[in-house]
This record gives sequence, C-alpha cells and structure tokens, in this order.
Amino acid sequence: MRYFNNIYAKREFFNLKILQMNNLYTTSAVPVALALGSNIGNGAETFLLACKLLQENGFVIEKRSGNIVTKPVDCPAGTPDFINSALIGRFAGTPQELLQITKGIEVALGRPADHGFHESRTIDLDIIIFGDTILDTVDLQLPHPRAQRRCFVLEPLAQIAPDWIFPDTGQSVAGALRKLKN
Ligand code: PH2
Ligand code: MG
Ligand code: MG
Repeated sequence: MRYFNNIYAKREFFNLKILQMNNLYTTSAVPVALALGSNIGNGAETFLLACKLLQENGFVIEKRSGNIVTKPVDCPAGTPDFINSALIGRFAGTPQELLQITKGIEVALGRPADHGFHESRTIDLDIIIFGDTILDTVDLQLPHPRAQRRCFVLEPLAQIAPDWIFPDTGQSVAGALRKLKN
C-alpha cells in the first residue's frame, strides 16, 4: 500500500501514471504534416475523401486548414489553378508505410500511379514533415525538399501549425512563410 504524505506527492504520482498510460498508446505515433493539392475535378470533395481514407488507414487527423485557390507554380503554360490545403496528425508507422498509404489514396482518387512530375492531378498528397525525420531516398525525401519555398504549402500549414519546425533547417512554418514573402 502506498501512502501520500501530501497532496503534491499524490498529484505527481497520478500524473506519472497518466503519462505512462498515454505512452502505451503514443510513443510510436509521430507528428506528421501533409499537404494536399488538386487541379482536376472537385478538389474540396476529393480532399474530404482523402481524409476519410487516411483515417481508415490509421492516420489520426488532428487539424485541417481551409482550402485556398493558388496559381500553378513550375507547371506548363495553361495548367489550371489549384486548390491547396494542409493537415496535421499522428501516424504510428514508418515514413515508407505512410508513403505507400498516400500513394494508394492518390490512385484510389483518380491519379494514375505513373504520372509526370508536374502533371495536373485529381489529388497530390505530400508528406511535408514526419517528426524530426530527415531522409533522402529515391522515392521519399523528408522534410519535403521544396516545401519551405512554396507558399501554397506554407500558407495553409501556417494556419494550423505555425510553430512546427522543419528539422533540416530548424525553421518554423511561420518563419519560413515570412521569409518567403519578404
Ligand atoms: N504542386 C506542384 C507543382 N505546382 N502549384 C500549386 N499552386 N499548387 C500545387 O499543389 C502544386 C503546384 C507539384 O506537386
Ligand atoms: Mg507535390
Ligand atoms: Mg506528390
């Protein structure tokens, strides 16, 4: 039997217990930021379907930004405007596992698996930040190598996660956006 000499010792004991209990569920779930883009079809509806599919695949969505309309960046002339959005959440798998899920969702929502680099798309689902992971492989680079130079990524992400840090530069999302706009 454990006795508590004072209320603070008791509170400390229970806080620790709660932390340990939370850890059982959350130690392996990493905070992740995703960017969504679409310039074919009803992007807003496609994004909702993507969120549903992400959740069905174990991605826990915590916040989603609004949708913004953006001009195409680095795309061929005549490319239609985009809708862009961002979300943050938690994922309890590896970056590669999440990549397989996001690619699967893109295909399920009408994007051919073998698409050109900046070809128009029903949906593009990019992993922007995966915890503090820095990765440079052929099929996945983390954090997203162009995110800190792109307003269409930073603007919506800054709505929901201005203080998140890009682990490669140490820059915050809001800081990167401010820098880009100056
Ligand atoms: N995505 C690209 C290239 N250019 N431009 C806008 N406005 N929005 C995008 O999502 C976007 C882009 C490559 O993925
Ligand atoms: Mg992209
Ligand atoms: Mg992509």
